[in-house]
Amino acid sequence: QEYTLIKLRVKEIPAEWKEQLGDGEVYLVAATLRPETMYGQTNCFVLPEGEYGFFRTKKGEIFVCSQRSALNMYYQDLMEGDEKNGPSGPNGPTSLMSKTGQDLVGLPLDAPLCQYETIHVLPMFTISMSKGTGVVTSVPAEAPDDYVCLRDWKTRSNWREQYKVKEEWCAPDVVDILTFEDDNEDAGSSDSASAPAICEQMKIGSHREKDKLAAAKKDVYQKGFYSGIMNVGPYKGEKVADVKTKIRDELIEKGEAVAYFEPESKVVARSG
Ligand code: ZZB
Repeated sequence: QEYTLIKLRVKEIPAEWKEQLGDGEVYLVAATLRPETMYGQTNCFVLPEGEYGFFRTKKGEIFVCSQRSALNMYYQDLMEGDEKNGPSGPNGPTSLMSKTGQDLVGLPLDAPLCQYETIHVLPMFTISMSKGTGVVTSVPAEAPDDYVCLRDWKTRSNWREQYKVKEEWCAPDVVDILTFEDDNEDAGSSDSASAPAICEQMKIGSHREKDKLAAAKKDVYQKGFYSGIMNVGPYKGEKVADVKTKIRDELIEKGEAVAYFEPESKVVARSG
């Protein structure tokens, strides 16, 4: 599985962290299959009880992600390695510091292609630490999980209190990024964002409702890829399927993203 890692730059690093980290820009790196939706980012999600390492890359930057994904990046030659025990390793990537997701909540980020100048880190309870990097960038217009999770933080003051989330961090509105080929025929419907509509229709109550959200995700994913048309940015009017790769390549060229491969996680049964 090939993901694109979107680099979300931390705009203000706490002073105590800086001492341990030394020089270099710090990025939360979010794995995505939908680089063309980055115009619609509103925030970033981490698992509150997840463990995130700060890893030095070969370019001297610092990536914040799960230990497991850092090891993959190390094998993909993106990470600086610990060669204390000799170059024949495998000693793994150099971790400068480790924090929980809860420690990252509230960090202000600068995200590529995003319409908001600053977005913030919020908790998401359903993130899997064994997929991608454990960091998810939020596009509520096209991702049902993101829409419902952001809505949870907007509306549940008791959750905000418990997880130390400030109301202003969840303020961003959904940013519509796509239109659909059949929208015009559907007289009267000007609702182009897919995820909010399907989540309301399915009456999904909170982002803990995993099964309903998985069904919604499947629907929305198909729709976005096969009949989505860009409604923002330089490729406005073009089909998602035609510009997805271009947008990804441009992000990588500008140094705002990197390609990342996830090895097949399933254990293949041995034959014979
Ligand atoms: C931005 C985005 C915009 C995403 C969208 C989806 C959609 P898949 O197919 O299961 O591999 N994601 C990434 N890592 C994790 C994780 N560890 N735990 C939970 N969710 C994760 O799904 C990959 C997508 O799931 C990624 O792409 C990421 O969200 C999220 F409009 O990034 B995506 C209909 C989906 N739309």
